[in-house]
Amino acid sequence: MSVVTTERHGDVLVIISNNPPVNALGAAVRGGLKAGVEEALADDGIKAVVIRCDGRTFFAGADITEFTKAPVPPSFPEMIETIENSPKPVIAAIHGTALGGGLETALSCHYRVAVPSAQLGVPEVKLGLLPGAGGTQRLPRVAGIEAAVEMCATGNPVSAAKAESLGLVDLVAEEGKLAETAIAFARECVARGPRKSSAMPVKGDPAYIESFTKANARKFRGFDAPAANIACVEAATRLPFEEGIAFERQEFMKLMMGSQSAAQRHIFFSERKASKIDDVPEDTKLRDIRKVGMIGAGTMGGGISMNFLSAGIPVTILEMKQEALDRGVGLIRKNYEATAAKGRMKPEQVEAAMSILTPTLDMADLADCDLIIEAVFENMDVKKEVFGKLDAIAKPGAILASNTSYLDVNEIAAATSRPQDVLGLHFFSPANVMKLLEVVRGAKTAPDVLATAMAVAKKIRKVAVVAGVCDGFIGNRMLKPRQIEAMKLLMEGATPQQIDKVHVDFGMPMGPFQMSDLAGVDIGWHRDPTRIENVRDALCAVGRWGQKTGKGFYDYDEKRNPTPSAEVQAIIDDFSARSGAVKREIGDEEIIERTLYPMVNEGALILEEKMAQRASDIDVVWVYGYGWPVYRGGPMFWADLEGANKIKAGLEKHGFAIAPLLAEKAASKGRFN
Ligand code: 3H9
Repeated sequence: MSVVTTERHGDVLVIISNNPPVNALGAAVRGGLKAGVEEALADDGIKAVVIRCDGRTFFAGADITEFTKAPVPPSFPEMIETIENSPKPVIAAIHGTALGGGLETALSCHYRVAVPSAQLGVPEVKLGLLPGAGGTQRLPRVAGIEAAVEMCATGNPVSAAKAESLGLVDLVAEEGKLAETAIAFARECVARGPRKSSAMPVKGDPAYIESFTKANARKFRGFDAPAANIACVEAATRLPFEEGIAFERQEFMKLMMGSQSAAQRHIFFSERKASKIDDVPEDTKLRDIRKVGMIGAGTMGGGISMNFLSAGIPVTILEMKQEALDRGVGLIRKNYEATAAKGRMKPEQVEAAMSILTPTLDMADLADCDLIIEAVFENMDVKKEVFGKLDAIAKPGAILASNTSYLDVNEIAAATSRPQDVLGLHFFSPANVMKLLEVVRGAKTAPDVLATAMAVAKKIRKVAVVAGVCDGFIGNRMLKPRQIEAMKLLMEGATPQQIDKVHVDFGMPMGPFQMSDLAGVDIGWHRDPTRIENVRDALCAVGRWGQKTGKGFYDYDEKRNPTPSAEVQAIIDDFSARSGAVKREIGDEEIIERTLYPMVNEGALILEEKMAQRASDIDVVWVYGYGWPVYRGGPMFWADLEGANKIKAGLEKHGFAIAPLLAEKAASKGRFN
């Protein structure tokens, strides 16, 4: 059956697209829409046209998978012009998400009807692109400059109600009654006649563009697409429509050919691929997760709990002492209230979340939980003891998870009589905010346990990646060689600020030493101030534990602004002299070669050892867990851009042992992704 069909409702022709899963506007859909409008034009009995979609959503955009293929007609502009130039009014009937090319198609229609739950947006910027089918030129005309620049540059959608207030939607239809409302509205529009967005004057104050750009400069740092989106909207304010369209086309093509969009599209598909487990069938029957048990109400346990509470899943949270329990529960409430104060949550939502949280001091209260997550002190003996006890009380079939960030999940599982039910769920701090979840698959983890964990992750809006059992799993394992090398560079003459700056200029949110200060320089420290064996020991011994003590590798003022520290430099110089290192000028390129190339090398080892299913999973871990700039697509995607040969040569120059897989890629000019 054709993906686009038509239905006659008296004098209204309804064009219906049915292209699951998201009605992407591939060639067949574009052709179908164009043909549908032409059918209406050829039929004197038809006075108006409605375009709507079957399935879960209105058009979610161009078909991104077509971007790397030869173009197939009709083109977007051809289809859009056919719709807009129709002398009979065309009405878009919107449900679900009208996104990108989907909203642009709706904008080429003369009127728009939407249900209240609909979302309308142009998220192209998130793919390193801009709305290239007239969106940057029609939106300022229909919705005004302010909304257009915000929607294009941030990619954030607006609700149907907001769209109505902007003039982007003409009528909000009752939920479930979209088709009939749109047909009735189409009849009303016959007398009004077609209304072309392209012929409307641009609304609003162009001065807003400059203030918006200034206010968001930090957020857009490093990205090409936001500026291009803004430039196109700005062009709309001063150029005739046709010239604006030509400018938009030119800017779109520039972005499309660039590496940033390729990287961002790579991450879009990688994120979705990550949820697929190679040897676990997609139709695996999942375990029911209705109630979660949380062991530990510290920062991590509290943050993890919030994910479930926000998703409406009840949590029983366990601590050993009343005081710690009260503090943990208090912190959860405080975090929710802070979110509400920022307007991102309603007070009743805060209460709803808190009402399904049950604090307890008795582990037996976890007996009816379907998933129990342990977030206690990172120590194998402690974890084994907890799992041994859990084994005795948890109901049969309950999933037992550890939030360990590097310990051996198999050893933890062996402390129970049900290793098939055990796995690692490694959340990243702050756990209620960070998108990444490493799902650590033990040697005996059952396939349905793994599949259930991936499904639960989606429910709590995490991006989950499967990792094998190895020290540090995917993310922290790759972090280690970077940290080691950064410390060595200090001994050889680089400063913390120089190394951090190279990382920030690369696009990371912070460098290795800023990260250390944020996480706590004392993490993993032996806590003996008289035992000073390296720079870290020396910093900890003088109370330089990081931001929490106001000083670490940097000094911090009360607003947590860092400044380089003479005390730290003296400690570094002292160790450097004692190590016999010859200090020299270190170039930025060497910092890249010695801190980022070893990560790629480690990534290659991870792939060889099958600790990650695919290179793109490693990219997802680094983008969502550590702030690797999405416009560089993750370390393995970046390695492909750099070229395996260059990376191998750089590593060899500095005496690193080359991972066999990297050597193989270098020899064959192959890619990881
Ligand atoms: C554009 O429009 C350019 C124009 O301005 C200019 C043209 C000249 N194409 O996310 P899900 C797949 S750029 C192809 O899991 P959800 C997706 O890979 C586009 N495939 O569902 C997945 O496949 P699989 C602007 C697409 O319910 C499946 O659909 N539009 C596309 O969580 C389900 O997706 C966007 O950027 C696509 N456009 O979320 C919107 N979209 O099952 C991108 C999805 O094999 N899409 N797929 O893994 C989204 O944001 C979400 O998919 C959406 C649904 C919110 C729609």
